[in-house]
Amino acid sequence: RPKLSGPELLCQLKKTVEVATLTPKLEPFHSMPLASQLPPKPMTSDIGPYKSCAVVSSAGSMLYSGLGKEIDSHDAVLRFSAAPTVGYEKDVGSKTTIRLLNSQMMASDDHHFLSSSLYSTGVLVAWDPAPFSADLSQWYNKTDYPIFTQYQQYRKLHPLQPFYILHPRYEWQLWQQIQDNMAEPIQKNPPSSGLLGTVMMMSLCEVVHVYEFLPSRRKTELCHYYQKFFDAACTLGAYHPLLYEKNLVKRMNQGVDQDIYTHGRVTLPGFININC
Ligand code: NCC
Repeated sequence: RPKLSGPELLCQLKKTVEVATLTPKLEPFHSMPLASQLPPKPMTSDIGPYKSCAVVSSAGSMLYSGLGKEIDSHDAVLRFSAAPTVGYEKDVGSKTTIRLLNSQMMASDDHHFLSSSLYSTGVLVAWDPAPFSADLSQWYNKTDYPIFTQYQQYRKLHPLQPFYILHPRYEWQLWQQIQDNMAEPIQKNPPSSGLLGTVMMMSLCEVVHVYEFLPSRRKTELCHYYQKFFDAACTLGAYHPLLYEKNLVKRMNQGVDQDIYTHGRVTLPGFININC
């Protein structure tokens, strides 16, 4: 199988991966109380398109980056799970337009998902590692973490904040895209929030800058910029096929290598600017 070029990879991504969210008419949700809490329309028809977007990874190497102003200059900024801005503005900025939450974090006692004000800014999007190619009913009955109960609780407390749930088909379409472009078999676990969020922003934005997903010269074993916890697996991956995800993003990057080294910055075109 020939190795695809950057533009070929981008084209394949746009053609094969659809960023979908759950809507009330989908089975088996249609007849459940959950249906009345889901947004009536899919995320991509409610929000965006944005001109420029920043995706801020939670990597320890964001610390001392001084990237805050640059990040905030984008029209929309995506952050992950419990990543804070307060106290870290100089390095990560202060704008949060969308926050992508994994179900583990939503259910964990450590992150106070239902009571902390950290989550009250911007649009929320949640995801859960669904079984591979399982249908929605199978997933609903066997989620990795209780995403639906947490979602429903949160909606009751904050009924006006936009809050979407990613369709698990999206996770596996993206996983397949990684696998199809790697020579070896990769672990059958969904991509990390980082890649899920990056491709989600490619569907909402004209251009996407991703920070410290591909590590800069600041690369460190510090897992998160906001926690004193050291583990190289945070950057290299264990459960998620993170190394493969990074390989793919490196190949799709339209910026120069120097931007990665100094800013940890990757430049990706939005889907509307990919001409196949
Ligand atoms: O750490 P996490 O990821 O929330 O980070 C968001 C995304 O940033 C990129 N990243 C992060 C750290 C690092 N050193 N290098 C990076 O490239 C990754 O792309 C990552 O996805 C997740 O993907 O949802 C993840 O969530 C955490 C954890 O659940 C949350 O932080 C909430 O506490 C997972 N950690 C554990 O389970 C211990 C992590 O495996 C994946």
